[in-house]
Amino acid sequence: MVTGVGKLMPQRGERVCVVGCGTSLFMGQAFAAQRESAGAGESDAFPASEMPLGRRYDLVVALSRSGTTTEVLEVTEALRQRGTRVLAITAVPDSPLAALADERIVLGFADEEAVVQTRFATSALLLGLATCCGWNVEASASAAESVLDAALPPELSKAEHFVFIGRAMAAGIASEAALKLRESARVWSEAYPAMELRHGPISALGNRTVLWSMDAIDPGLARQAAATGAAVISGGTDPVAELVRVHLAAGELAAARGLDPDAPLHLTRSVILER
Ligand code: F1P
Repeated sequence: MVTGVGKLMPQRGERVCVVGCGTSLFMGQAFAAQRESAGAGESDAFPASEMPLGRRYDLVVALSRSGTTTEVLEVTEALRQRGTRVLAITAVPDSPLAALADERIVLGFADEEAVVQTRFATSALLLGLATCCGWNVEASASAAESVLDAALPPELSKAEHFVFIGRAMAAGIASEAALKLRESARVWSEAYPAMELRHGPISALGNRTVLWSMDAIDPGLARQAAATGAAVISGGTDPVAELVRVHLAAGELAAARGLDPDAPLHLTRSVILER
């Protein structure tokens, strides 16, 4: 269990940025949106390869399950050279990232053999939400359990195109949901902040689309999307539990296509670049 880590995590009022790649980036975006809307302090998230090094932050959180992702290591090194404090959150205690950062939180219990991240991602997000945003983790856990017990929406099996949306924290989670379907099931999936759907992406919706909102969808938007022929799925009050529903869907869609959801094509557990 993770105990006593609250003092290492971003403190109230600090300017904070999360850096990561892929799933870790999207979990960082979700965390940053929720922290800022909870009034806990200015919060950003950038792909590790795109972090603007000129900005001043009290703390940068480098999120990486493996602790070996090249871009995360490179930005951590650059930030430390500039005197910025870096907290690593990783699953691997003896990883290069854990060694490089000023402080580290190791979520060893959440490590996974799968290339595709599920448990580490939700654990790291809930760590941030619990310690910095007053989030009720128990409520998320029981909402996720109910999701595991429920049947998946039947419209999923016939769909060829998935569009995930959400607002605030749920926008980052929508990006992660779309990534899960691409990685695990090689499915055409996209993600947008909900109100952006009308600004172009709606043109690609049709009767083979599932529009899946990670939070409760705006009724007007749901009507407009349904008019394109798309099946509309609305999340409830807990976007973390909705992400668990997407994990299940990714597994089922992969199985239906004869794929191993844990071992995507062209992807390794950690992206290590030759320099
Ligand atoms: C980041 C990442 C994942 C992706 C795959 C390869 O890893 O790009 O988002 O799903 O697992 O690695 P990490 O930096 O969090 O270890």
